[in-house]
Amino acid sequence: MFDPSDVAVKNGNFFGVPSYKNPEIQILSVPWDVTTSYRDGTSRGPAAILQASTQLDFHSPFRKNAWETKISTHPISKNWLAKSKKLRKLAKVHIQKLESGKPVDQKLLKKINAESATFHQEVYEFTKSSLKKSALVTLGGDHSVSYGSIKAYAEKYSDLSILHIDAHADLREDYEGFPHSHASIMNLVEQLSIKSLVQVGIRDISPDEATRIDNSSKIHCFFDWDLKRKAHDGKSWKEIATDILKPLSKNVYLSFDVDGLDPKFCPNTGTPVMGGLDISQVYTLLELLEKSGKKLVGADLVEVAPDPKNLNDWDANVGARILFQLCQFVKNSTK
Ligand SMILES: [Mn+2]
Repeated sequence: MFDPSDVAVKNGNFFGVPSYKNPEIQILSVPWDVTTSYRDGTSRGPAAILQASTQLDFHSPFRKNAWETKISTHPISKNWLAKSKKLRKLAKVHIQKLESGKPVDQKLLKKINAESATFHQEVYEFTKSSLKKSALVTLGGDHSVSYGSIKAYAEKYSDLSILHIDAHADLREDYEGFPHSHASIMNLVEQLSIKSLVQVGIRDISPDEATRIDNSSKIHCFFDWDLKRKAHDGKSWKEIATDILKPLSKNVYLSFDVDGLDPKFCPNTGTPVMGGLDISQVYTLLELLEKSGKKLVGADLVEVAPDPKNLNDWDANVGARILFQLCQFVKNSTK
C-alpha cells in the first residue's frame, strides 16, 4: 500500500508513486531544446524535476486525497535526449553564423529543420496513442514540444481552446530560420483546428506579433501590463480571471510556459522576463475554469531549466510542485 506520509522512494516514477496499469493521468517527458535562442538547459528539465519530485508532500488544496491520483510516468526517452543534444550542437553553429552576420549554411539549416519535424511527429504520434488510455501532462523541454501534444489533442476534441500562459506570444512564423522554434509554437498552434487561443501574461512581444494578434479573431491576448493596470485600478483577480476565461470553448488545453510567472519561481528558465504572474493566480484561474463548467482536458509545462551549475535545485523544486497540482486539475476533468 502506498503511504503518502511515508518517505518517498526514488522508483523512477514522478513523486515516487507506484506504477499504475490504468492511470488517470500520464506524464510524458520531452527532453528537447534544439532551437533555444537565449540560454539552453530545458532538455535537462524533466530529469531534474523527476529528481526533485520525490520530496514534495501530497496534500492539494484543489483536490481531496490528491495522493490517490493515479499518475503514471513515461520513462524519459534517451533517444530524444541524444537527438536534442546532437541537433543543439548544429543549431548553435547556425545561430552563431547568424549573429555574426555570416552567410547561413542552408544545407545545415535544412537538416536541423527536417530532423526537428520528424521528432515533433514522433511526439504527436506518441501522444495520440497514449490519449486512448488517459489524459496527459507533457513536460518539456522548450516550448516547441507542445506542438505534437496539442496537435493530438486538437484531433481528439473538435472544440479545443488553448489557454497559453507565457511572457512571450510565440507567434513568429519562424525564428532564426526554425519554423519549430520555441518562439513559433503558437504560430503553428493557431493553424491547427482550435477554437481560440487565449494568451495570458505576455510582456515581451515583437511589433509583428502584436499586429498578428490585432488582426486575428482567434487570438485573445491578456498582456501582463493590462492585467497589472486592472489590478491597480482595483479590479480583483477573480473578476480579471473570469474575463480571461470567456473566450475559451468547453474543452481547454493549458500550455504553460513557466516564464509566464514572475522569474522568482524559475529563475533559470530559457528567456526570463521581469513582471509576470504569481502561481496562486494561475491556480485560481484553473479553479474558476473548473467552476465555470469548462474542462481542462490536457496540459503541458515547459521551459523549466535547472541551475546550469547545479548549485541548487530551486527551479526543479518549483517545477515538481506545479506539475503535481496540474495533474490534479487535469485528471478530474477526464472523468
Ligand atoms: Mn516564453
